[in-house]
Amino acid sequence: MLHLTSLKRTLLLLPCFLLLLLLPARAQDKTLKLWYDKPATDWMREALPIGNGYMGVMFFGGVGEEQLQFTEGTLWSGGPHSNAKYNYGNKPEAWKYLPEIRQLIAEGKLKEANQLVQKHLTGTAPARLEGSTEWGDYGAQQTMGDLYVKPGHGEATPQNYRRELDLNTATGSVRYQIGKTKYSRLYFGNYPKGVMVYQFTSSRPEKYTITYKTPHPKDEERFENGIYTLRGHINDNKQEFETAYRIVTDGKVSYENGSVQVSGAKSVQLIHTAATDYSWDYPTYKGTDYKRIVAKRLEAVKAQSIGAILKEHTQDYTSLFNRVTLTLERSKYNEVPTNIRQHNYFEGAEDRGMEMLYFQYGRYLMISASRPGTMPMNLQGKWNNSTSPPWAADYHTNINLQMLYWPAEVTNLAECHVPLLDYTEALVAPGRQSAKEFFNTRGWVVNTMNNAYGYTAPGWEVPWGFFPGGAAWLAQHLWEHYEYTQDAAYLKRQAYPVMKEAALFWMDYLTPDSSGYLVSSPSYSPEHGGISGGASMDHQIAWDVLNNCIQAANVLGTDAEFAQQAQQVRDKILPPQIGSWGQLQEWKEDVDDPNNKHRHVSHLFALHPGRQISPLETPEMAKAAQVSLEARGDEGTGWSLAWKINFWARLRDGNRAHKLYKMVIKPAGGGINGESFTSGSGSYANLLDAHPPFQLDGNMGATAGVAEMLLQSQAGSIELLPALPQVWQAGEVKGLRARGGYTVDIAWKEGKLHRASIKADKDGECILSYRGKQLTVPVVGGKTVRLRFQDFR
Ligand code: FUC
Repeated sequence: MLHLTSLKRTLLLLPCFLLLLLLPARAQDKTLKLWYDKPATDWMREALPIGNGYMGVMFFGGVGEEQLQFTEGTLWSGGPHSNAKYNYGNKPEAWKYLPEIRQLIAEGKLKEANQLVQKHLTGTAPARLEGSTEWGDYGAQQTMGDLYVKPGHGEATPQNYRRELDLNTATGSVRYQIGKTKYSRLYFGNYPKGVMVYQFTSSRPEKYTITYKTPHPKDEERFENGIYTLRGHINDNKQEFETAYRIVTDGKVSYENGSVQVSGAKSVQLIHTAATDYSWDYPTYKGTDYKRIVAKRLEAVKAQSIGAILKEHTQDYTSLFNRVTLTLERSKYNEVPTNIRQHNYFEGAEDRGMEMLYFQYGRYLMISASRPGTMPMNLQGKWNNSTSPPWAADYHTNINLQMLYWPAEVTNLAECHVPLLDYTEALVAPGRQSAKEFFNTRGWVVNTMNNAYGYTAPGWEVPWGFFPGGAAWLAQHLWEHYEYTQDAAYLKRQAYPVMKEAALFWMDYLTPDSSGYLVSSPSYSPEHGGISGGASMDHQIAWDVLNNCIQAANVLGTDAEFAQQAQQVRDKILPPQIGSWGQLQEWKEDVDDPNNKHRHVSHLFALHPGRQISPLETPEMAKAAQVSLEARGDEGTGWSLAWKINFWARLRDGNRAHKLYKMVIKPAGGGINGESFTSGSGSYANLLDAHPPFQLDGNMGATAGVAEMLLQSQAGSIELLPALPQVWQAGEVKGLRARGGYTVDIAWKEGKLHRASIKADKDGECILSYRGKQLTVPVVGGKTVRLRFQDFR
């Protein structure tokens, strides 16, 4: 009898074993979950994000009513169709005032220069016409609306409630019980099909009411052949959109007053999609056949079971997510709800699992929000529930957009980088116009921020708006994509032309100062100080883009003459200066205030993400950068903390980097409307980063920072464990990418390298370093080289 039972059990388990064999070799730790024992009541702090690249959805898990708030990345107010006079922010021939401004700066009349810049070299302020939002014709990313699903049981006190986001499978779920009836919901996005799926099941038949609400005018609402469709538009610019879901159920379906009613159902599945008529093309930004996209997507899943859609999603998602694993000490806190766990962690619980979770959450969010063919992530990724979101949920290019993509290459998600690369390319056309009107230069610019409609002009107020360095900083991303992938065809086709034009701007814009060095005048260190004749960040960014162009021309074997000119300019740029208190100067003049705690630390660009400064090659400058960083202090907004992780990692101080990582994970308090920039930063209960308010850049900057602590490759070698914190005594990271086309696994014990393996994409020689010792090893494409601690003796 006993024998038979165990045989039976073995037979039953056999498919599971077979399944295990089929799992990708790099299976993730099963504990990568955010979970809660209560529904969310607050969108920003508690609801959980899912997405399919195109759409971002937040689910609350309410018992009496589920709220699925959603949007699609291209839904934007403002732009050329909201105002006939919209001119991409440009003021014709504004550059005519440049000589006078430069003269004033040279004479030290900075106040007067500032006034003239404010008057002439700022972009046009948003025109607020009838029907427009607070952001006027600049526009803002828009929520598309909410799906409300009300189960027949209504509000009730459930037993065994659990709301969860599983990062291993990118699925959200809600489970609870009322009386004897068990309820469960499963949510996920499928990128290949462009759909979201929401499934409601119960152990006994249930009824549901499904209603869609939107703040935008509805043009058509219908329910036909099991498909609910809503067509609407944005008030000010008449941007058209459509959202639709197919309903699949074993119950009875009817449609009344805009609501879909289901009765007698043990299972209800909604397969949901959305699209708009927006297109990336300057100057019209319109013309996508959105109705066809919606129809095609729903048609494509018509014959597919939920199981098949889920399987396709899982394969697609894990093919990216499982490329990187991070294993630190096993955590005993996985069975604690995430919000409580987060508090315990900050109060001192040694919960390495929390740190693994936060790292992988960044990767999860990127895969969910940024896939080829979609808009790049905005300040809130793809998650926005407002028609007037903070900072318009736009593309800020004086740190935020770039930081959002810092983890892309190093954490092995190069494909997720593509939306940013394509978007940057699309900015060149409007950016040329801004370069011409404001600066009379060749090339292209984008300043502090950009909407979805080619606003590449400086912002409308000097103190935050003047920053032509945004373009060259974005160009760094195109170069880095090449560095990691070694895809020369891509470099030639897409990256190099964009980089070259970003460099041309600086070649024309930089002017010699009295000492003969080239400086940026007028310039503004992002949101700090005032107009000056040499913000160090501009010089460092110009150096970076020129330096990268020289290397790119060399790789491609083209443009020798241009490369030579670029080199001449690069070498004449005023190098980073060390000032009177040992600091790295933020400006050409030695005027830094050692008590200043400003959140931007822009003058350290050369340390990170640039590579002009490094402890090994330019130790004095690195020391000065450290002095500046110490003076600025550890506090800051969400992204500011995250940037500091990366800075300290580059300074090879793992403990300090870890301290800042902890500050990012810290439970965030108030300051919802940004009224307090320096308090309340950290992360909300849903682990979304708090500027405050919610901004996704901090999540991504922190994920990148962790990678930067474990592996660096910006300085010509692959450096293993450059900034390992003491509390990470033992661990393993697998699958990180290094520049040059390498995939790297590293294991460590007792705070020391244990073993590493490096798999090269192509044949060559690989330089590795660990604790100051270098090793050159021959590599063969596709083959793995294994190393141990002893090899670095
Ligand atoms: C930059 C920052 C702000 C904020 C905004 C969206 O301008 O200085 O702190 O993050 O972007």
